[in-house]
Amino acid sequence: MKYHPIDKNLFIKNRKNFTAQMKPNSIAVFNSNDIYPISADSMMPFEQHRDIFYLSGVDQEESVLLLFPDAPQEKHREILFLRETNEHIAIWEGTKLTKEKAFETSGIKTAYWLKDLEKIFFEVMTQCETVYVNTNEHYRSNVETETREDRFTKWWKSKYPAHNVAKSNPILQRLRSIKDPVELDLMQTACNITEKGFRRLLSFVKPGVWEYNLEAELLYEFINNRSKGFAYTPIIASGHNANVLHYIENNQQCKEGDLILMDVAAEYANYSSDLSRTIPVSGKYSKRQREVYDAVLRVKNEATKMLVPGTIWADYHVEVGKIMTSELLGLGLLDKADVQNENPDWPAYKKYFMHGTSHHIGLDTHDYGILIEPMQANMVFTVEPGIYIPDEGFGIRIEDDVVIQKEGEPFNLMANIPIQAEEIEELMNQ
Ligand SMILES: [Mn+2]
Repeated sequence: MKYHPIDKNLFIKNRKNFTAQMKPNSIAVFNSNDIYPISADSMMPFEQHRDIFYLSGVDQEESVLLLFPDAPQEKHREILFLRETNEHIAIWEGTKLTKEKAFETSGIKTAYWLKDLEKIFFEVMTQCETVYVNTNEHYRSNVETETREDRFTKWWKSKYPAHNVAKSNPILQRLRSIKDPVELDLMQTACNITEKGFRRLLSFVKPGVWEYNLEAELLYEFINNRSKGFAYTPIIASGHNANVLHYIENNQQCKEGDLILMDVAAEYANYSSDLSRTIPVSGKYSKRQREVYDAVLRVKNEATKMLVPGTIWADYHVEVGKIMTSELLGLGLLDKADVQNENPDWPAYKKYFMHGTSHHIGLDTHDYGILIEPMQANMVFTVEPGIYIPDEGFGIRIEDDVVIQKEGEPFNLMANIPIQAEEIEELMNQ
């Protein structure tokens, strides 16, 4: 791991909040992700499952966390099962968690090697009634592979068919959506690394550079600042490519007069940031580009003001849609008849702005959070309106990450990242 150690009290607190919501005499189990194969002996880089990370800080493959708050033996209230390590294994595999290191990371006193899992699990299962299973109920999840968690669930269900089952996911969705101050600091760090990358680009971009050159410059800055890299696949879309919402080829040359829409951001300690900026290749927006840019920025600023406790996500999107509609009328992209005759299920503005304005962000870029429940303080949301105009050969999106406050406007974690057109032009022309 490149990141600095995280205060284990965060994970101790997270477990306390989780177990407080468990039924009497129940256990909950959380598995690491698999390391996914490519072919031959090649593997994809490991990405820890965010739930076991959230509850333990353990950032290592083949780990299992077991929580049993009512365990008759105190040492079994919290257990980690880890890959065995010793001096010999360390030479071949590098540093893995020892039992001592696992305690320093997680605050969990009881750690066993994986070979003891079946035996200890049997003992625990004879003492509990209910097992919390960690299914994936994220509103955008779409998983075809069988995860390590799925295999574990199949295994214990066939061996212990008489236990009751309960769901971890709704508890985690609610807990993870509200960030602890320690988490907000980590997210601020991710945003600050993203800022460094973006500022580097402002002095780098010139007509003739290739989209992948920008990707390389960002990655250089991210890794030099202890990030693993991009929080999600970077979108670096010059000219017309900006109208392909998930353009990730990043293989075109940036031409004089075009804009570059970039949806690019760093992760830090598994926390995501999520930034979009749209800059002119030649260091100056055309009059038309500037009109549209300022319209998107106004929508973003107005939308941000609505991210306050009590707001319902769906209602918020209706309101943002109204603001966007009036901007599109001002730009001459819609006329009154378009709006009067619009289909309420697909309002006229969607022709130019067809995606959502905000999502939860945290350990996942599209983070946990139950969208039908009112917004609360310390939730973190993106704000990312855009206007895409294929007929004019450009698209603009502007995105910051903001923290909902108890009172007043949200706190912008990206307040230091240049956003005003004049400032961007000035920095590009220094
Ligand atoms: Mn986003």
